[in-house]
Amino acid sequence: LRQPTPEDKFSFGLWTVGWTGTDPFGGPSRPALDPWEYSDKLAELGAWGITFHDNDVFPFDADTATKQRISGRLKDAADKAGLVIEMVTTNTFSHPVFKDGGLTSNDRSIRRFGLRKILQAVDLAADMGASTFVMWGGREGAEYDGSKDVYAAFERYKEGLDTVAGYIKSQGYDLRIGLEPKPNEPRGDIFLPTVGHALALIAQLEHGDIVGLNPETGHEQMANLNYTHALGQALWSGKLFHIDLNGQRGLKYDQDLVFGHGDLISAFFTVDLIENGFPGYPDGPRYTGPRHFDYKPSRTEYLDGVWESARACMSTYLMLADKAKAFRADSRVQEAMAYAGVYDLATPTLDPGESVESFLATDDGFDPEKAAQRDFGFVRLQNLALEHLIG
Ligand code: GLT
Ligand code: MN
Ligand code: MN
Ligand code: MN
Repeated sequence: LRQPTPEDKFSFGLWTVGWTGTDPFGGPSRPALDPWEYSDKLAELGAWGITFHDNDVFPFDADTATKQRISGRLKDAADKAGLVIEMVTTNTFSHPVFKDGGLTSNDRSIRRFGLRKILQAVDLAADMGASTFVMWGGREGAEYDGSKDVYAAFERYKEGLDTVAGYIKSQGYDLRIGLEPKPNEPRGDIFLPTVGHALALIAQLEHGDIVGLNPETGHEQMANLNYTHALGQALWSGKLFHIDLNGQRGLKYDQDLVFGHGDLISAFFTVDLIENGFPGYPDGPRYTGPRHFDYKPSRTEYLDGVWESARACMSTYLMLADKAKAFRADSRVQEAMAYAGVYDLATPTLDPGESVESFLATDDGFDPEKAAQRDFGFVRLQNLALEHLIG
């Protein structure tokens, strides 16, 4: 196994290794450590960065001095360990005040409180030297359709996001917002359920230029969608700002398994896209940001298992990266891709300068019956991937 190094750009949320195993059916199955104990250990395991919510580090009701003392101590520990604090976010979901959302709560006083908390976390993110500010609106949503004016909810979501993005610009912070979609859990239905919904909202923002996405593997898969396609469309849109890698098996609660412990062949193609880019566009857009894991060490594990699972996220990624490189370099794969027309899809359908009028007037002599007999060889190509993956 290849050992992870900072060059691999792996990062972890403090809430991931820090999850004590509390679920709706039982209390913690392991103790909570101090934030710097997690970061020191992650650095020792070969991680490059860490991320956190304000309240992963200091309590919800902490005063300014306490906030500064604890976050300062974490920053010192991270600096000493050589870790980058690459992303900071706000918790607008744990405290019961947020039970109907932060930015889209029906209660205006709560929206004002939520917005202030988010803006304060933006200052914290800038202080910590982060480059991404994630916004996961886990409580923005509803259980009952009659409980929300959806038009108003989107007006308020837009107002909130533009206020935060506008503030980032006015302060001159070098930060970009990554919206994190999720279809449900904890709300029955969450607004921005998928990457596509988030892209559509971003297009309506005034300050949408600094707002992009933080797609999570399991969240797209909970909506029965293809995570790699979500990353691909976000990249194509210039909006893939950050990623949350993990594992999910099928349509059930948010499992947050170790990366690769869910749909393995999908994980292979996710890594293939991240590491190798679009096959038909060697100079096309690439994701160069952190390889960030948002998983939960299973509740059955104690502390050894926590570190083992963090190691597993990184080693699985590295194994898949090596396999994806070998896959693309294999001449049989290149031939199969050419046979399949994968590279041909990059050729524009109209000729350069061809007008619609002359296009309509042209007879290509195309024979649909003959063209329908084309064999694409997608199955062979897929099996070559499987050969590289498990052969
Ligand atoms: C929470 C959620 C994650 C988000 C985090 C960012 S918080 O753990 O389940 O998917 O990425 O707010
Ligand atoms: Mn999840
Ligand atoms: Mn999650
Ligand atoms: Mn996440």
